[in-house]
Amino acid sequence: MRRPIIAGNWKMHKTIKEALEMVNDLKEEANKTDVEVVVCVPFTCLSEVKKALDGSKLKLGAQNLFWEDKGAYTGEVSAEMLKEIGVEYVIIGHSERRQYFHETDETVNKKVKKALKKGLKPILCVGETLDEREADKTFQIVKSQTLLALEGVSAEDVRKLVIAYEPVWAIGTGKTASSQDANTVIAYIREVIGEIYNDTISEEIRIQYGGSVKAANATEIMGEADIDGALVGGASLEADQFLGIVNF
Ligand code: G2H
Repeated sequence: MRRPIIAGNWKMHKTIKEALEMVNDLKEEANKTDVEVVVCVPFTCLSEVKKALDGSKLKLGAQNLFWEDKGAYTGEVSAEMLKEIGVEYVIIGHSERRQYFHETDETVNKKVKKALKKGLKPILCVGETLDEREADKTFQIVKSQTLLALEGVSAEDVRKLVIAYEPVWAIGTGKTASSQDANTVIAYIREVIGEIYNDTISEEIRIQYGGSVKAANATEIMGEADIDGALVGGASLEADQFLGIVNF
């Protein structure tokens, strides 16, 4: 049985004050549910949110890291810096990072490996663009993104990782993939994991759907056999909406 995981990706939203208010609204509910609940907050909020989480089951995530341990990399944050704060999860390869910050499958792979090496759990994002979908390349794209991101990742380590399938055309657009379509692609990613590793890992690994998930569509999405959770952007910024998803 795979434990569902709902992660909020706050993106570039919320000051420390706003983050603390939000976390206070979420903590109690996170303690009541069997669903694993994560908030992936901006770097500036990590420390204070970590303190506020004290004793709560709500988990802390970051939205990016850099693969080098230290050095002259102005503006970057290392895995160890995140670990020091007590961060557990880190989103890697989000399509916004690929699109606006030129992340490639190769840099995603470096980040995944460094995160795992330092004891962080990656939420690895994969997904096709609208052009790729229309050219019938969805399966090919998610397969190559998955293969390249996991190159050199051991079977032991891959168990700690969560994959988020986020079709790029469904992100922040209000469009969602139909739950069946999302499930088909996610089942395919599971197959790819089986090819790289083995059937046990393919059955164990958790794969989320992301892209305009909200309280109103969460039950349907989470009802699909291969979908183990959601990576939630816009709807994770309001406690009521996010808790509606958590309590799908
Ligand atoms: C996809 C998702 C969160 P939204 O980026 O990762 O955002 O739910 O706003 O589409």
